[in-house]
Amino acid sequence: MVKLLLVGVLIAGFSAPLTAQELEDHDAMLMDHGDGHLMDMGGGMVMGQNPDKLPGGCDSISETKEVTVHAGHKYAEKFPGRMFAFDTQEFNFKPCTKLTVHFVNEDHIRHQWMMHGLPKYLYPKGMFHLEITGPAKISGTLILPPGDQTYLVHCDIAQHMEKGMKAQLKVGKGAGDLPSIPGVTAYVLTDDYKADLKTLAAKKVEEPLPVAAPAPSAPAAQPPAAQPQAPAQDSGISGVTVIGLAIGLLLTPYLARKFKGMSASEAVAYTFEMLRNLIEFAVKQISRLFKRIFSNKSKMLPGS
Ligand SMILES: [Cu+2]
Repeated sequence: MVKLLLVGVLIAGFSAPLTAQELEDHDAMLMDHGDGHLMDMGGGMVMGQNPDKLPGGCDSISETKEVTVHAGHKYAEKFPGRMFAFDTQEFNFKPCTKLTVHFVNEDHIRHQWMMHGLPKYLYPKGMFHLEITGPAKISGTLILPPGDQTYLVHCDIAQHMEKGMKAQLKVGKGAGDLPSIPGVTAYVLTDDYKADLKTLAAKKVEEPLPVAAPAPSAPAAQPPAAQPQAPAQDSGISGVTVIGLAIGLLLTPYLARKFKGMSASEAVAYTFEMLRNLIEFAVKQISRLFKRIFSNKSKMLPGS
């Protein structure tokens, strides 16, 4: 009977929510390192703390607010496919609010409450940032800028944001919604389950062709050869143009095959390389012809 009671007490102890004693409170242990940067020996960190400097455009502090944000794996359970989350995904405050954030990390790993896009003259790197290895609590204060704006709040530990620890803080009316906020906006990193390897390969081939196909036929490939002649000709279609067009038409199927699987830039680079080789070849042939003519002349001269 005593044993059973003991087991009962133990089970109750494990399943009970975190008590104040278990939750390490770092607020009293923090050492001020200046410039709003506070740290303690337990790995707690506050960056960009600003309890008193007004951002430009704020005549005074409009409101003083406090918010408690919980972070942990269990808050992601209601979001399919996510691993970590805050308990709140959207915050809204008046411009020029003095805001204190109490960040409660309930996981036995490190989490952050990191806000981005703040004015850099007040907040180093434009960030306000609370960080702690849990289960623990840490608090920090900042003054929100004026104007309607949406700020990104996330945990910057590798993959924590991608796994769901992302929120948005709107000042005033905000400026739209950020993507991939769990339960608020659509996840942008969706995979395409329809695409098998065959259709993926087909896509790759289709891509460069719209750009590459017109190049060998008429416009892009011909001008370098035809244009120098054009001003001297009075008729619309010169012989060179006709020859160029014919070459272009003959080359099209060959080029289309060559361009298969190439990206647009690769195809353009390839076309230019080929043109260069063609011109080089032509110049060589012409210079050889000239050489032969002149050497024949010089041979003929002494004999006559
Ligand atoms: Cu995290």
